[in-house]
Amino acid sequence: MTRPQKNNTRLFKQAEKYIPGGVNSPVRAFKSVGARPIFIDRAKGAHLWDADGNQYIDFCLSWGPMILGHAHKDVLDPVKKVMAKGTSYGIPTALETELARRICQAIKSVDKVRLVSSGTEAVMTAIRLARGFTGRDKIIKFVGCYHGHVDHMLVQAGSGALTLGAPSSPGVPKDFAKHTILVPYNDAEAVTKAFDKHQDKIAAVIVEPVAGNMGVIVPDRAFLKTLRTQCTKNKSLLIFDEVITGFRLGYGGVQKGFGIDADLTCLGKIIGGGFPIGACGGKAAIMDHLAPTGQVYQAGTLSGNPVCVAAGIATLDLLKQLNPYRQLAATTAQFCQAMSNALNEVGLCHTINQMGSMFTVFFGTGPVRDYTTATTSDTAAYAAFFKHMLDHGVYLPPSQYEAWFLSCAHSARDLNHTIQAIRQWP
Ligand code: HOZ
Repeated sequence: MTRPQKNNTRLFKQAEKYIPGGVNSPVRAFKSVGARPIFIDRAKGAHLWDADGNQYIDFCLSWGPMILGHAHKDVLDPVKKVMAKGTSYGIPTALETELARRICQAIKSVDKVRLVSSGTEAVMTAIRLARGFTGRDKIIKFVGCYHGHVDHMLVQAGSGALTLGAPSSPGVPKDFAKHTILVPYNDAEAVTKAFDKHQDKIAAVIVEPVAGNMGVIVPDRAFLKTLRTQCTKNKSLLIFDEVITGFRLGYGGVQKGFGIDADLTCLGKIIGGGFPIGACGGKAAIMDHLAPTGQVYQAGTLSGNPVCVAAGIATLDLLKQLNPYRQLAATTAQFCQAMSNALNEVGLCHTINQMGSMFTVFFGTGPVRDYTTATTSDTAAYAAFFKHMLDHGVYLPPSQYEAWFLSCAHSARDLNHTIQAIRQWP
C-alpha cells in the first residue's frame, strides 16, 4: 500500500501478541483481501481516520449500524447525559420500555420484545424460544445466510465463516448440527421438499429476508411467501433475521415492504445506534414463553444497558423524523449505476445487487441469487480492488461476501471521489 502505514503496522503487531489473530472478529483481519488491518483512531459522518492519519470514505459503516453517519451529535448528546448518571445497573430503567415501545410500534408482527446485547444473542434467543414454544428441534437454515456465531447456525454460514473458507466451524458438535436443515436461498421448491420430509419436526425457519452476509442478495417475493405459507401450514415459526435490514431499508422491518409477517424478528445494529445491542420480538403469545412469564430461559447482565438503549432511542427518533429511506435508496441506485459505468470503463467484470441503501459489487458476470452463484465471484479481483480503493481513501468491506452501506452523511463529493478512484484503476 502506498499511504503511510507505520502506526497501523505497529498496532497490529502489538495486537497479535495479545488477541488471537490481532482482531476481535475475524473478517477485520483483512485476510481474504490479502492486506493488513488499519486501526481506526476516530470517525465523523461518512469518514474514518486511521492511526497514521489516513482518511477514508466509509462504505462499511461498522457493518451497518451507522446509518446516520459516525458520531452524530443528536445521538451523542443524549448518550453523554445518560452516561453521566451511571452506565449499568442490572435493574430495569424506563428507557428500556421506551426503546421496546418504538420497536413494537414500528413492526406490526412484534407485540413484545426482549433486549439483548448482540445480534448473535438475538438469534440464540429466537431459536431457543421457537424450540421451547413448538416442542420441536429442527431448524431450516439457508446456505450462505449468517445468523451470528450461534452453534446451530454455524453450518454452511456466510460472512466471516464464508470469507475464511470455513462455512462450518469446528467446535460445533455433530449432534447440534444434525438439527439444522440446509436449503438453498431463493429456492421455494427446496423449502417445500424439506417440509414434506421433516413435517412435524421443524421448529422454525430462519432467514435473512434480504441476504447480506454472502454479499447482498434480494429475495424473490414468492420465496419469502412460501416460507410464510409452509410455516403456517406446518405450525412452525418463521424467524426473520433483520439484524442488518431492520430500520435500514425502512422505519421498522423489511417484512413490511414484502407484506409478510414473521413470527419472531431478530434485530441489532441500527437499534443500538452504534452501541452493542440486539433484540428478539414477536407476538405476545410466543414472547410470553420467555422467562420469567414462561419456561424458556434467557438472561444477560448488560441486556437493556441504558447507554446502548439511549443511543438506540435517539437513532430511531431521528430516523423517524428525517425519514431518509426513499432518498437514500434513490441515491444508492444512482451511485450503483455510476459505479457500474466506471467499472465497465476500466474493464472490471461485475454484477451489482442493491436494495435500498445496501448493496454489493460482485466480481463476476452474475446474476447472483444464492450461495452457489455468489461463490463464483472472483475473490482475487475483489482483493486487488479493495486494496486499490483503500489506497485512494475509500474503505470497503474487507471481503467479497459482505454488504456495503450508504449513510445519510455520504455527500455527493464522497460519491464522486469514489467513482474517480475506480476510474484510476489499476
Ligand atoms: N459479522 C459481521 C459482518 N456481517 C462482522 C462483524 C465484525 O467483524 O465486526
